[in-house]
Amino acid sequence: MTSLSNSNSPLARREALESRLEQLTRMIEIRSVEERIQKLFGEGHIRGSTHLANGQEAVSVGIARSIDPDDIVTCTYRGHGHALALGVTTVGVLGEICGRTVGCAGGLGGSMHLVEPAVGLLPTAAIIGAGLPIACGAGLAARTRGKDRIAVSIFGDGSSNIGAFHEALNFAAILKLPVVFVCENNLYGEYSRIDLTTAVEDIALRATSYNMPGVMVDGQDVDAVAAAMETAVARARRGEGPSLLEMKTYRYSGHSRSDPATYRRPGELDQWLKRDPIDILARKLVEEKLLAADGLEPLKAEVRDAVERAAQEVLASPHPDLGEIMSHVSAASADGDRRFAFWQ
Ligand SMILES: Cc1ncc(C[n+]2csc(CCOP(=O)(O)OP(=O)(O)O)c2C)c(N)n1
Ligand SMILES: [Mg+2]
Repeated sequence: MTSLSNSNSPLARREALESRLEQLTRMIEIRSVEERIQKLFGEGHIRGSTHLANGQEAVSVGIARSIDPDDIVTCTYRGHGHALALGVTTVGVLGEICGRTVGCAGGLGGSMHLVEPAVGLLPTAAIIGAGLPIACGAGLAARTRGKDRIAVSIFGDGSSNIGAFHEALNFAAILKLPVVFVCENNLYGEYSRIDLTTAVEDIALRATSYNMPGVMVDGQDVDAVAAAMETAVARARRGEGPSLLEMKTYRYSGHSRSDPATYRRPGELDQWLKRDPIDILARKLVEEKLLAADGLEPLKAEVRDAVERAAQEVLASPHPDLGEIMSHVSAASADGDRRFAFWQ
């Protein structure tokens, strides 16, 4: 495989996304990792819960290919795909989820706390809405320090009902902060469909209240995601302020690992499967003559093998010592380790 998917440098993996074939490979990798995580649960290797984002791969890769590694990203517990797209390695993600020292946070954070300073990923958060004001802070810090950097905050449709969403959008608009707010509208917040919880079905409409562009995007098409991102990122870098992008997408799994998603409308999942983001990009690559007409299945098999090798490497790695539990709890810990004191 010519792909850099297996490189152990997050930055190299990020830069590799310039290649169309790598964009497809990364989306397949995200899907394979999510499937392997589900299996690792069954095998008893993961404690706690986890939130899969299979079906939402185009959003992750479309965002990652449109921003610089120096830009900052906040996202939620449903963040495995974003972390992989941004450049975190498969061992870094699987290792973290399995609580092993090879994890991107040394195995101390788990599924909901992925992090990688080298590619701008702030620690992901379980508290919904929490990342939005943090992204405002990152954008304000960048501007105050005269940096060209922007911040991206990724969150769900349900999170747009949280006070922090409204405060963050208003604050960012008033100060014209370089922030792109990206809502992944997957139609569900936990076990409730959007029409039961949210006054609007199109989250982009909420941008009007905060005097910023609000754009509805086909979140199944990586090129549509990237095009919308590029416009919003350019506006932010020009100092013209924030945007709200709504990615229309769908999660194939339930909310968390033990949720069979019986609350879905009949036929809804099948409708979305017909617009699978991996198939959509693969068809384009065949047309662009970058992928053989029968090239998708072998590529999937190759990526699955690579993910399996990563899983075996993780399972052969140790758990952190109990004594590590108080390490990294502040930027400058007692032993002077400033590993997580990044973005000066
Ligand atoms: C402040 C806060 N309130 C409630 C919860 C419990 N909770 C976890 S996920 C979730 C639904 C979020 O839905 P959405 O924003 O659409 O994201 P998705 O899970 O669909 O990606 C809720 C209410 C939480 N984590 N944080
Ligand atoms: Mg949702």
